[in-house]
Amino acid sequence: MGVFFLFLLKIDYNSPFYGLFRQPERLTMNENNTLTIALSKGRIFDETLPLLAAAGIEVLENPETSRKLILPTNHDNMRVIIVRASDVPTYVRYGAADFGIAGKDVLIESGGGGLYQPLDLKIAQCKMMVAVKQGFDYQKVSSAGSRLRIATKYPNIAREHFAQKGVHIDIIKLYGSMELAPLVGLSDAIVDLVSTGGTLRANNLEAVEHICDISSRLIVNKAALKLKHAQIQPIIDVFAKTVAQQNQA
Ligand code: PRT
Ligand code: MG
Repeated sequence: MGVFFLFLLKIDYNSPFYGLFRQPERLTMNENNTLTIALSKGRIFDETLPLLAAAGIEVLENPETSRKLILPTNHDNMRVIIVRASDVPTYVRYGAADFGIAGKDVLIESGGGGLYQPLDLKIAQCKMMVAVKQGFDYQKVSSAGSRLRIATKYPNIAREHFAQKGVHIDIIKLYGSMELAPLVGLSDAIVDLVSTGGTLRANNLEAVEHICDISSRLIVNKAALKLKHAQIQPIIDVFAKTVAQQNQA
């Protein structure tokens, strides 16, 4: 008897009746024809506006003054979502956004897997550097085989850099204000982004090593690129042309 009921309860996925009773599948992909663009507010948003404008896309609200996280554009079927810079790849990878713009630092640190990265947009440019307190003899300490304590938001990038140099390190993971760490004895050095150098100078720090150049990339969900090719490809093409023009001038 029990076996009979078990048989009844067993789901037969091939049964023509299965479709009548199954729960609707959860859609992570934006399967309608609305295009969702993931951006972080601040420098990436600001520097993306001219590229969007070149593609005829205008964001109708300012993320600095609006509390909305979904911003309308001048196209009914296009919207911008505002997320943390380090969360942009996640939204795009899962298809909650069709494309987005993320710093190379974020992409290296989180691994850019599963994303199509067609373009270096050459915006939000900066350098990943090692910095220490002024007067700290970094060359001596890092070549003497001692262990360095490195404070950073980028543990993977830092680990890879020092492994290549053969320098032993301990990582202290921080989420911001890395510049403070050497000043109060939390670390010997930091691995962080530098653009004008103003923050380092203001805190009596100096850059001692250049790890890599950073700029922001266009990242596209691979399935969206296929399903919404007619909408997305022209935008990629306009971005590519605009970036080329901007960097010629
Ligand atoms: O700020 P939040 O914690 O929300 O996130 P986030 O810092 O990841 O975002 P955001 O908007 O500050 O940065 C987004 C992206 O901009 C980064 O992922 C980088 O690719 C790029 N970018 C370009 C920078 C900088 N320049 C930059 N200077 N990101 C951060 N900085 C910081 C740096 O960490 C340091 O604290 O600015 C300070 C140094 O600037 P200077 O000009 O004083 O040298
Ligand atoms: Mg920041």
